Amino acid sequence: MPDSDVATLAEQVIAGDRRALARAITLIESSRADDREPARQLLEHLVPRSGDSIRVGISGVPGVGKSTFIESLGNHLIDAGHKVAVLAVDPSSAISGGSILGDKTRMETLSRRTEAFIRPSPAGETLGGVARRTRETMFAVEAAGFDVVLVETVGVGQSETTVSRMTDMFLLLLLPAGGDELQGIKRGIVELADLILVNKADGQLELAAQQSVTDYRKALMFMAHRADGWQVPVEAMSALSGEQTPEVWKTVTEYREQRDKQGLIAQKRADQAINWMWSEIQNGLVERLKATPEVAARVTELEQAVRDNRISPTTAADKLMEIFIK
Ligand SMILES: Nc1nc2c(ncn2[C@@H]2O[C@H](COP(=O)(O)OP(=O)(O)OP(=O)(O)O)[C@@H](O)[C@H]2O)c(=O)[nH]1
Ligand SMILES: [Mg+2]
Repeated sequence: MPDSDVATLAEQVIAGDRRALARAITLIESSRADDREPARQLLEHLVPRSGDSIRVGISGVPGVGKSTFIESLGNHLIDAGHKVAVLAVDPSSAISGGSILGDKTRMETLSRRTEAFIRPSPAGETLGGVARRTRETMFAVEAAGFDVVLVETVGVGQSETTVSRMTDMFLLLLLPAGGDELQGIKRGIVELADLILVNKADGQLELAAQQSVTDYRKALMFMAHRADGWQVPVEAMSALSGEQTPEVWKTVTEYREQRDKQGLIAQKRADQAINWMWSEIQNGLVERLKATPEVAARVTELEQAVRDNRISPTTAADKLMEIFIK
C-alpha cells in the first residue's frame, strides 16, 4: 500500500468513516509480512488522535454475563451521547481460529446501532500477539471518535492481566456463589479488579447474589489493602434487567474522575505504554533471533541437548544469544 493511500485511509478513519475503520483494523490485524509496514505507518497517523476515551476491561468466567452486560451498558452509554467500541481479547482464538467474544449475535441491539463498533478478538499465535493487535485497534477506534472502549476477556488467567494492562479500569463479573466457592476470589484479583460485580442478582438467584456480595466484601477486608488506597467496591447486579447499569457506570466515572484529578490515569497510561514498548522489544528480539539463519541452524541440536539433559537450558539460551549477537 503506497504512503499516500495510508494517509488517505487515516484521514477517513479520523473523519469517522466506518468502512475505513474496518479496513484500517483489517490492516492492523493482518499477519502478512508486507502489511506490517503500512500498518505501522497508519498507526503513526492515528496514535496522536487517540487517547480521548475511557478504557474499561470486563472479565469473568464463560457464561457469567459479560456480553449481556456490555449490551446493557453500551446501550445506556449511547443513549447518554457516547460512542462505544467493544473489543475482545480471547487467547483461545489462536486455537479455534475465531472468537465468540465480541460476537455481534450476543449483543443484538447494540450491534445494530451506528454509535457502536463491535470487533471480535483477532486471531493470533500467542496472547501477546492478540493483545498487540487489540491495543493497536484501540488507537484506531479512538481516533475514529469512539470515546468509550470496552475490552471483553474471559476470566482464565493471563488474559485478565493482559487486558488490565491496556485499560484504565478493570471490572470483574462473578457469579452468585456459596461459601466454599469464595476462594475463587484469589489474591491477585484484588490487585487487578477495580470493581467487582456479582451478576445474575435476579429471580431465584437474587438472594444468593446478595449473600455473595456480603461474603466478598468481608473477604476483601481481610486481604491486603491496595497500594493505591482504592477500596474495591462489590455490588450486586442483573445485567439481564439492566437495572443497576446506570449506577455501575456512575461508579466507573467516579473512579475515573478521582484518579484523573490525581494525575493517575495519565500516569497509568504512560506506564502501560512504556511496558508495551519493552514487551515489543522482547517479542521483536525473539522473532529476529529465531529468523537468523546461524541461530536457526543450531536450534534443533541445542533443543535436543536440553531435552536429553546434556546441557542446561541457561547454557543453551546463552549459546543461541551469542550466535545471534555475532
Ligand atoms: N438471570 C440472569 N441471566 C443472565 C444475566 N446475565 C446474563 N445471563 C444469561 O447468562 C447466559 C450467558 O450470558 P452471556 O452474556 O453470553 O455471558 P458471557 O460472559 O458473555 O459468556 P461468554 O461470552 O461465553 O464468555 C445467557 O443465557 C444470559 O441470558 C443476568 O443478569 N441474570
Ligand atoms: Mg460473551
